[in-house]
Amino acid sequence: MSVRVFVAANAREGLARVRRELGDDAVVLSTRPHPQGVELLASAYGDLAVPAVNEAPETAGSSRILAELSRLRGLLQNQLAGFAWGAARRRDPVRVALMQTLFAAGFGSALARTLAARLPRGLDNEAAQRWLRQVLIRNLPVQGREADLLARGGRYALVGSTGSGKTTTLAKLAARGVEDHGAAQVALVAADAYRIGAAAQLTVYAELLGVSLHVVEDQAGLARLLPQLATRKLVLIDTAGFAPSDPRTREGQALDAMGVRRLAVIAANQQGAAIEQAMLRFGEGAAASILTKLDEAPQPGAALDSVIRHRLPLAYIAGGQRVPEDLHTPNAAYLVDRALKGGQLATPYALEAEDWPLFAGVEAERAERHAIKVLHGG
Ligand SMILES: Nc1nc2c(ncn2[C@@H]2O[C@H](COP(=O)(O)OP(=O)(O)OP(=O)(O)O)[C@@H](O)[C@H]2O)c(=O)[nH]1
Ligand SMILES: [Mg+2]
Repeated sequence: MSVRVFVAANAREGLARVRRELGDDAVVLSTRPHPQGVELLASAYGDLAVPAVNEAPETAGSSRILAELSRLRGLLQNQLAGFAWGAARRRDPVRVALMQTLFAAGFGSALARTLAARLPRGLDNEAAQRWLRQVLIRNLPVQGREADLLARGGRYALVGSTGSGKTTTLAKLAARGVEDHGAAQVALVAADAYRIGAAAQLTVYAELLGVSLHVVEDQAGLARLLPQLATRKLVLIDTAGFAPSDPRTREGQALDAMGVRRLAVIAANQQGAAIEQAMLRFGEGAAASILTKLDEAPQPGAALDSVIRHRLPLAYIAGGQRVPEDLHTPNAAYLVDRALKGGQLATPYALEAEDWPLFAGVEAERAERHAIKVLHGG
């Protein structure tokens, strides 16, 4: 392993030289003050011997050194990340604050970065946050009352992950349908042949509402039934809930061929990744989405993020178990305000000021490399 000494006016310049001469992966072994600025002891990463798995015991000492070097490298990278984060904050504090707001509220990196990149220059913090609110509101594709699917009628199947609230939401929609068109014009279909008691749950709602209920075993049964319901203004079909990864979810596509429009029922109180999976699996090709369990979602930012990115119209929101009360036409401003407020919750998951540099580490490291490249160019 060859160790080289670098003297530079400051640490940044020194690091740039180390990387230029020894490569991006160079390991800085030590730094100390020098009359001309700072002295760095560094080695090319490739110079470090990687011990073979079955090496003799005497190499244990050198692997300890390697582990120590790797630890030092990690420390240094974290420090650099911290510097770069600090620099970014000094350079563009408003943009950084905007991203912090979005991350804190549960919005994802893809959307946060896109919005931060589009933030107009020269806004102060308050104006930037107002801009953010407006942009989110404008981009949340909510369907207003005028586009109410129920009022227009049609055949709709509720699809979604297990327990997302399909049957409960269907009952709420049916109650509205009865208000709009009368009980004789509404039919419910239980197409959930997989779960014991699934049809029974719907039977209770059908009796309460005075609407007819039809139970089908499979897609073929549904295809046979639908023509018999051709005169009904509104047909609501309940489907079995599957995990997004379950191949049976593909049955949803067959509904399209029967002239049935799919409504993706997505619970807002899930992890962002689960919402995204559900959106990909059930939202694809759906006519609209319905967000449920907003009452149990302290941070609905991830759900709004998914709806915004997939541009799937949000037809209804559900905020409770009561049928039919807890179903509403979505209001974009209300939803965005709720999401942003969720970012202010003090939970053990909220990032503290000192966490941000670590959080931003990888990106900061990239920025640092870029800065060094620019230095080279200059
Ligand atoms: N808090 C809350 N609970 C809800 C909401 N919607 C549904 N639930 C409850 O969530 C549970 C599951 O609801 P279901 O309607 O049976 O869900 P599902 O999607 O039909 O479930 P599977 O058919 O098993 O896939 C029930 O206890 C409902 O009362 C909601 O908006 N808020
Ligand atoms: Mg159900």
